[in-house]
Amino acid sequence: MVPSATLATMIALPALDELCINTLRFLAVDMVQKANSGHPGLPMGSAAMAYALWDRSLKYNPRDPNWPDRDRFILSAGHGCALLYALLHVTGFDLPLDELKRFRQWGSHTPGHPEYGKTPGVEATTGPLGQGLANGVGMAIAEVALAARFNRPGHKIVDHYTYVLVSDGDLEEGISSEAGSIAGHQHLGKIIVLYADNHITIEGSTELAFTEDRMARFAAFGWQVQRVEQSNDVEAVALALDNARKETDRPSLIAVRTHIGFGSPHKQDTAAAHGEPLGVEEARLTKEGMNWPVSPSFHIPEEALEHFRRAVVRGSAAQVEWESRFKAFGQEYPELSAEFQRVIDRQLPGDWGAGLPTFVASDGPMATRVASGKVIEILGSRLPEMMGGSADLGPSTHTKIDGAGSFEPEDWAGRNMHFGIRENSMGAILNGMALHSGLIPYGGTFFVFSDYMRPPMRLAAMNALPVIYIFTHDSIGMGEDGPTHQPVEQLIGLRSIPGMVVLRPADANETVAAWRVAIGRKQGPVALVLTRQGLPVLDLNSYPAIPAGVPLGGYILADFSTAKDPEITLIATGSEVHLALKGRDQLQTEGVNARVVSMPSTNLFAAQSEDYRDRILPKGVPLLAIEAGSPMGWQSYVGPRIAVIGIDTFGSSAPGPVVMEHYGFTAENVCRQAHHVLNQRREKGSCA
Ligand SMILES: Cc1ncc(C[n+]2csc(CCOP(=O)(O)OP(=O)(O)O)c2C)c(N)n1
Repeated sequence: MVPSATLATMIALPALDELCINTLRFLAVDMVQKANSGHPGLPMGSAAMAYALWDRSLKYNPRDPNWPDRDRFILSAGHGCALLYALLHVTGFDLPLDELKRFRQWGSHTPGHPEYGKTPGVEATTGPLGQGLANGVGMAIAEVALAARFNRPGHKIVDHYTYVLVSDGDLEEGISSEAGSIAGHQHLGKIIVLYADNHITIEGSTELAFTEDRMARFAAFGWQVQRVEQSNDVEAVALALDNARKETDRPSLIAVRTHIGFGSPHKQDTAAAHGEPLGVEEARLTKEGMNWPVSPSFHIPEEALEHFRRAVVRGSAAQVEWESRFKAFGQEYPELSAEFQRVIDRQLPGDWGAGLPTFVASDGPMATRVASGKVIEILGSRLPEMMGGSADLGPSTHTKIDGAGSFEPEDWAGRNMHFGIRENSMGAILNGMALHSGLIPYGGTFFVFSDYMRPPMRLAAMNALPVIYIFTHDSIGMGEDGPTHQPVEQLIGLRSIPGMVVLRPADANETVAAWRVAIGRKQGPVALVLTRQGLPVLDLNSYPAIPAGVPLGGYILADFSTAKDPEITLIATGSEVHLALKGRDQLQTEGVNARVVSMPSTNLFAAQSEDYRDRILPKGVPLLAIEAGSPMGWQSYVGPRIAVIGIDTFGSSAPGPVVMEHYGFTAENVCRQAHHVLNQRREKGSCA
């Protein structure tokens, strides 16, 4: 009954190993079959190599999945998550068998792709192929950075590996080259990648679209590469893992020739093992062929369970051993030990915000990117856990922490990172650093290129990861580089990501307040959207509402009376706040009383109470929004009664002020449009 291809790839394993591996295989088969949905192929083919890792070397404690010095394991090929859930259950994580039986069902802890925070032991949300590999690089970076900061002679308190299991799809995605290149360049010897080299993707053979020499590619990135020809050769995989760990100077890729759908008489080595259950009959044939009981399903032999559950004793012992070493470290270095605990717990020191600047009018004009750079320098000196950089735009994005050194190969104490021109993997690496914990990661690029890193930003928001993005050159106002570099639809794009806080400050003082929000927000990403061009400074003597107003998303910056409602409210963000202020002055000379609301964050404003929002934008008062971005969205932010001065084309190459003027971003146009809104209203009034 065993298919010929299977025979060709089977090697004799000790009975217990085979029993354990088949337990994983058939749990996955049964999960997918019961859910009538999912991918059985990868788990069946990769069970043996995953077993080699989890049984022989992975350092983890099922009873304390968050222990700081555990090894990290990421299943980058998230579609194969039935394998991960099976491993978590059998090794003793808090994932009962019933949860495996509820695979992919509403409210279960076994969702269709691994979700961070939903299942104990899942270290990263994966599914969008390639992201998990780059997350792993971020985790490995966090490990060496924290080791450089905290380890002392005789005290290696940070000392763990990052393992990633990838598939063809992970390595086809461009992000794998970005991340692979960074890991090789940085000599990250403690990331080890197991590659399920099964020659199959959804449309069929990898011959259709993926024929380069992957090993040569990773070798060229500076990785150690090894190949294991027999997918089920547990000892060979274990040996390759040992070799990889011995290689301290280079990351490691271990390509294991696996067979998708291993053991299935009609589906092994075919794309049919993807994306759907084996089917009742095929599952029966597969089980029979491998001497597995056809029923009951979800069968876990006692000997296998007992063997797997040794992970609890092993893991607890490893953790206890680390804790005693950590205690000894604390006795010798009490302050450092408390500091380690603080950063791992994501706590901020009490005085972290002290010494942040207050800018005065005579400091201007100042671009908000410049103000942000000044804030970063101060925050960076107060918060040694801040670590980040830019995708080769540091001098433009002002992301450098002066005096903090460069994070460089084997000089990992530096905190200024050089991601190279690799935005997608920069985003995913930041996620990995945040997932690891112990750091406040940030990264910057031009706002328009945030599109290149949208997939990891989406995941950061989904997982409430505290990552900070610094996006400069925030509008057509950036000028000469033209439409390719002038963001238009990026603001609404980012604002539409649930959980993403977007802040577009109007001046240097709003920028300081925005940074306070960003650092104080321990859950969820924050995007700071900053200007290239200089802007007047809104002096706090004239605009005292700024520090308290920015965290609320929107607030009254300038009003003609505290007692009466205005005739019209001008809402603006970023550089356009200054146009709103000028427009308001002009309107005032014409006898129209306008209020200016600065709204650096529509997301934060939407989260305020209705009462607060009504006080800022009184019902019945017409609204005019001014923002150099897509006009879409404003109605959903503040309601239907709004007119918008925005831009719904791509901008043009010319000096910034010229471009702004051509697209209607002038005080005169603000005034004109305000009159237009008021006239329309009067006409409507008279008709009624
Ligand atoms: C970025 C991204 N694009 C597309 C998909 C849809 N998808 C899921 S699995 C898969 C291909 C699976 O092939 P492979 O990566 O070789 O995995 P295996 O065949 O080993 O299961 C694709 C295209 C995805 N998950 N992520």
